[in-house]
Amino acid sequence: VARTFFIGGNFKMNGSVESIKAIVDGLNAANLDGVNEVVIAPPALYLLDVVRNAKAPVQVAAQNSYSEASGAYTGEIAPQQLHDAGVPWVILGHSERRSLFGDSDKVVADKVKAALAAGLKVIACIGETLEERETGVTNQVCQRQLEAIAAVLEDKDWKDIVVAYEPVWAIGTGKVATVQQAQDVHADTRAWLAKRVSPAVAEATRIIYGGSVNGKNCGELGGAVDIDGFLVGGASLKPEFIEICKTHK
Ligand code: G2H
Repeated sequence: VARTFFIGGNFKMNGSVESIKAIVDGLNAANLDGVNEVVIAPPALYLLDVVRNAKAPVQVAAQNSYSEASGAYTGEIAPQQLHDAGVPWVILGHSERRSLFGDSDKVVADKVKAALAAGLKVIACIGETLEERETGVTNQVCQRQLEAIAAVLEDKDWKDIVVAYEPVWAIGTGKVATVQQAQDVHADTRAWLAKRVSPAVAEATRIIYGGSVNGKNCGELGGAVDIDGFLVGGASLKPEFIEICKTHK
């Protein structure tokens, strides 16, 4: 199965009405050929603007959503509301949500389940800290995080999931994983999916890499057999994001 290369742009808590409009205008003018899937995730406040302004093939993601459909949850956004507003994707389990806002494996799994039930597609993030890598438990950590998600999914749900492997030590640090380091975890994650879910799901599921991806390293990273795209943070706010969106195998 050929997996469609996937590029996510995670703006995190950055940007303004003006700067985000400029990014979207730039992408619209870039003649992206539609071979890659391109999904940008502005802060929630700007989602409606981006939904209105972004032209195909550019799609839109939220950076988070809650596990309930409505109710007294001040400050939260329901996946049903994202769906209603025309936002097709959501990023869940980003390491910043996990480490700064208490999103445990269970919370992430509940959010993933709710998002799929609302008709959203999910970029589900996993990844180890530096300490975990150094103590040799990278795969254990990634598989524990993914198991929590797998436990709430049926096989058919995986078509709406993109797994983002983001080693925490490589996020925003300029310290990108080597192609081999990333490829190894991607291959191990795919092997785990084959055993835990099915060989067909393992073959079809996009596993993308995140952590200091930029215009210079995207070509080499994207060439690895099990790297099916990127989740780009810092560089998604810069003109080089357009080059990254044009990465081809
Ligand atoms: C990892 C990534 C995008 P950056 O968080 O999710 O950010 O590219 O800035 O390391």
